[in-house]
Amino acid sequence: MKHFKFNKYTDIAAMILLLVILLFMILGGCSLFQNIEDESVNEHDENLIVVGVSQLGSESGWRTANTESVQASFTKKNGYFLLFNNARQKQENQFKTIRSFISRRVDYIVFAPVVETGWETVLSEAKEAGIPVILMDRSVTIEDKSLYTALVGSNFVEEGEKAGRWLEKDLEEKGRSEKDINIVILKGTQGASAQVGRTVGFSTIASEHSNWNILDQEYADFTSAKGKEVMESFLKKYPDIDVVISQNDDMTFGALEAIKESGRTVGIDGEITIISFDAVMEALEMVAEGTINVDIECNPDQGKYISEVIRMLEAGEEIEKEYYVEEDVFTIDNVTEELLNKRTY
Ligand code: GYE
Repeated sequence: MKHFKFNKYTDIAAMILLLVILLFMILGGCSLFQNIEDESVNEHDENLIVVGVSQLGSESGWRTANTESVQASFTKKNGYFLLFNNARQKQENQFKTIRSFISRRVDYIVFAPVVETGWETVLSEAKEAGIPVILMDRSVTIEDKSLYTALVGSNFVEEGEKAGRWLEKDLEEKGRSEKDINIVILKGTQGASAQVGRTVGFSTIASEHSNWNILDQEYADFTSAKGKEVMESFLKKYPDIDVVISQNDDMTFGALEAIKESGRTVGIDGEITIISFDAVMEALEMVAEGTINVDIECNPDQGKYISEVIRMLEAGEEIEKEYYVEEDVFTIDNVTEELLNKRTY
């Protein structure tokens, strides 16, 4: 068998080339292991406020919009130096990032907690270091509320209730208030406050209606792929689904594919009523064409509110513990051309 083998001179040439590359990397301050540390070059410039943001992931269109909102708000032009890290859905990664923010003595820590529980230790460390923590989007379950300064996010229980109230009204209008209604629920990430709150809110309304049968509910991680997979299994198990509650638009997109492939119809003229959450542009277009019956808005544009909270803290003003952003409910009746034109996400 023939082996390819470099001769001695090629080996030496390769070694020299490697050394030259390494030298350039060292001189250029470049590292083989690029991470958030490398963004620090100018972090003490021009009295910028240094904000460390731990984003939980990039699982959905909503999340992308939320990240863009943060990046658009915490710019040098606005007086900030932003350190940004994506935790890829792992609480462990958020722990590491928050600890690195603490050791770099950032001025503020902003983070979107992937799940509600388990934050006591790391938040105590931030408190001890005297760094204010602002929760973004999702909340934490914690006894000692002094471990965070403020929350800027959504009231998920209220969003879940809005979904329930809309269904109540829709069934009334169709004269089906007394009929048996079979419901399945695609839930978001297990233990995430967005999932927990939406589930609790909807269940509260559902418990007032003995004819609403929740056939099944399963976690589908807020992703389109998982939404499709879980919906396929629901469709196999239950031939008579009337309503799908999908706790975000991405799961809805996946579920719609599964339903289409199964031959059943959806939306205002179809057999299955679709209730979604988030109201990103692509979903609002489906509301406008009658494919999604209702979309409970969740507003991802939180960067500007967080920077306003920071401005107030810098000015020594009193702040509230919790700020909830404004949110609407969208049906075919109020998704206008104008709204679609101005939606940026
Ligand atoms: O609904 C979903 C995202 O926490 C409100 O997380 C957020 C949720 C949002 O992945 O699309």
